[in-house]
Amino acid sequence: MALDKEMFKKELRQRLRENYAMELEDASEQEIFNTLGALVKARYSDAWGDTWKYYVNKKKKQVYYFSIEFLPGRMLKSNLLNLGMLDTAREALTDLGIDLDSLAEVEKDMALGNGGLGRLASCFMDSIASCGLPGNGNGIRYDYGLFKQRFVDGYQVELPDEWLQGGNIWEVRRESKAVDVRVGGHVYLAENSEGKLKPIYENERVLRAVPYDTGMVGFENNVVNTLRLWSVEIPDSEEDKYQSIQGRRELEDLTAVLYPDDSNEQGRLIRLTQEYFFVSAGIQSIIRRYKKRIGQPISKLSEYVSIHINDTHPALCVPEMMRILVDEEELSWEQAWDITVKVMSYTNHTIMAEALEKWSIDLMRRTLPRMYQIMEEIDARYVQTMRELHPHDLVERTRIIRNGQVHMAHLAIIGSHSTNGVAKLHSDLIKSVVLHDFYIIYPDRFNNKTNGVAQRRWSQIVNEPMSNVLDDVIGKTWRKDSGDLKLLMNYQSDQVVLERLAEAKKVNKQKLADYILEATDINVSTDAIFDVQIKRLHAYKRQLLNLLHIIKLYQDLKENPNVAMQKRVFIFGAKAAPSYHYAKVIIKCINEAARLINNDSDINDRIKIVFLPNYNVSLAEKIIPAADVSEQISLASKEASGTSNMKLMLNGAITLATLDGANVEIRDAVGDDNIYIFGLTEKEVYEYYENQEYTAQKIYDENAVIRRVLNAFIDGTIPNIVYEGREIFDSLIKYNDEYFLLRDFDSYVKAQEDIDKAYGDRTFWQKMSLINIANGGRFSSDETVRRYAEDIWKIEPKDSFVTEKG
Ligand code: GPK
Repeated sequence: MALDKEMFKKELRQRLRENYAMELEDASEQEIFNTLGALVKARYSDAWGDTWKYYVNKKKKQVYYFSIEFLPGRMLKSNLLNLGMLDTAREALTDLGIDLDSLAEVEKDMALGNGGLGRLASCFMDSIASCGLPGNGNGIRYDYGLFKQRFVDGYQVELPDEWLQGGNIWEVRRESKAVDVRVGGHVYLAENSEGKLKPIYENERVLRAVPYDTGMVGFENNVVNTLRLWSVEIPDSEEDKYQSIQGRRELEDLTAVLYPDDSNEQGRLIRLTQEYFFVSAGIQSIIRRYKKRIGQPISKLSEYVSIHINDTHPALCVPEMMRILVDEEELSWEQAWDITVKVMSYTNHTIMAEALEKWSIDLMRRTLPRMYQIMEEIDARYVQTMRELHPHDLVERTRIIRNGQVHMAHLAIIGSHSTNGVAKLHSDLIKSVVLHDFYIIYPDRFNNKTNGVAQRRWSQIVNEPMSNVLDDVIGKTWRKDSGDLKLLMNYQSDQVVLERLAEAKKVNKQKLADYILEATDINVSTDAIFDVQIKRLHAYKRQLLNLLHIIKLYQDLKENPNVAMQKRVFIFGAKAAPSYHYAKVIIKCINEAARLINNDSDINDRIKIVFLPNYNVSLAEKIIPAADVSEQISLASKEASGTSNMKLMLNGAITLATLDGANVEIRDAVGDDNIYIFGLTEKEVYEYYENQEYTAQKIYDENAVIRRVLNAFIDGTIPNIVYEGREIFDSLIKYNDEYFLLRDFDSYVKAQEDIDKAYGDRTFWQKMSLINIANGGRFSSDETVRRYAEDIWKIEPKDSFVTEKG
């Protein structure tokens, strides 16, 4: 039964009394938030149980999405929306003198991921549930999420993210579902009494994996799926082995922290154990459930279970499934292999060589001896089979175990039936360059699934002013089916609609301006273009190119204060991996340029730089609705897809981009006239690589504008960056500008000038903005997961979508 406003108020008060023996008037924000959370959770707990029963009773095939990162952010408003309670809750709270938006801020961001990859996993969780698809997440419950970022003297400082302090209202600890995971020690094979070869474990450590489940609430469809995150504990049987505090700590640290690297390999012992820990626990619990609940022979597993390997971190799914099927279920190797390949599928998220995960044989053997034995066998059989079909070289290059290392991407491709990229261009590059060898061997396994974003969160929830205008103009169907945003195309010349959308943007900009003032003490005007670059700090994403352009504008203005240009606020949000020195140098330089430019009275507020600290999901939700320009300026071929590009267009920002990742598809969606494209194409980048004819020094010598900009880093123009400025300069000149910033600089400047002109024509600009919103619907993760469901996972949605409202 739907909860009306009066019932809502009554129940909130009642629960508060029960839980805290307190009246609303005396409760703290945290207490009210916890109570509200419990109320919301109670509203979906029946549906959660029913969903599970439905899947079991109907013997529905389910997908398990294995990911070492999930980045859900806050869940209160999203759960309220999906339960159809958002408006009621808002009104009820208002009656009680509570503002829902500020109450929602009490919730700590669940930041169990680094960036795009983890956020994609969470958008998928939302969409899988909202499409009524039987799917669950499987990951790690880190005690500490991604570090909190502060700036001290312009430098990044990292602080621990103690997100569990104050409790987590959404999770349910399920001790009865715990499983044991074995690591370390030695394993040898011996015949048992029946003459079967069985692994014997010696001196291994047993870890207890305890699951914490979180309901993934579907949009108004009574479907609640499960995100299962594992936490390590010491099993009772092992208690006496852990007498020392030191020993206990070591073990308990296994799920303490998330590795803070993004798009980079992390070759550390704990990381490998983390990977095995959540893979083994997840697969064991799937098999246990299957045997107990589905009751079919293990040989039919692939008809009921699909496992997705999100990037290579969970690639051990392949040997772990083999271990269970062969060692425990006693299937033949051939049969086990056939099942494993049918069950598994894999997504590649990057072509950056340094991100391709490899582990030394030695470490693998010491840490996971049985896994290593099984991978050796997979490798040997692979070589044997492929030698008959393909040239020796090709087979050698594609082996799993090669040159003293275990190649996780090779394992994932060989051990699964599907490998997909995350945007058309990326998937093409995988086939033609990065994984070309595998494409020759398994042409049918390769496919594309362009990323998408959870549109309910990234438009309805974060951008109410725009959503209200859309409701008035095109009706409300877009809220369920984002394809209907297309209806807006009928209003591209309607002055009234354009003006209303402009007003909504203005409201969002004012809200962000208020936040900026509070967070950084910088005053910005909403008349200025809000030019946004938000993503992890990485050389290939080229935040530095953005800065070079800003310095150019600064120098132009210093030289001629009468230069005509729109006011601009350059907004950055980015964390650098703590060990990524060069990225941190760029942060320092942006911060020092900000200090210089923001305080220069000659500049007179015509350009401003705002680097907002601690970029995360919640901050993205504040920035994105207020953006005018979306900077997607990675070197072509390097960004697999990007997803902030999609969120920003959906909120009416105009994209300024290279033809990289999903930017190509955004251009196709909005047309050349409604996007600003610049820079080398991926083809041209590869031509440079092949001919090796790029000389940054030459550009510096010949281009006076670039020379002046770069000199600003070493001649004291930008103060306080003696070492950092030199490092930037050297990376571009001495080390020949790995990401072709200087090559793309002129065309970037030109595109920025075009944007400057376009913004001056309000109607023209608003029309572009409208066209972007109208065409954002195609990047819904609902669509993306439907494609995965049909083509890869072979799962079907729940038959009925009957909602409480009928
Ligand atoms: C890719 F390889 C990785 C990684 O380790 N972390 C990460 O966030 C990103 N990614 C890509 O860089 C983005 O282009 C892409 O949109 C995102 O994954 C989701 O596919």
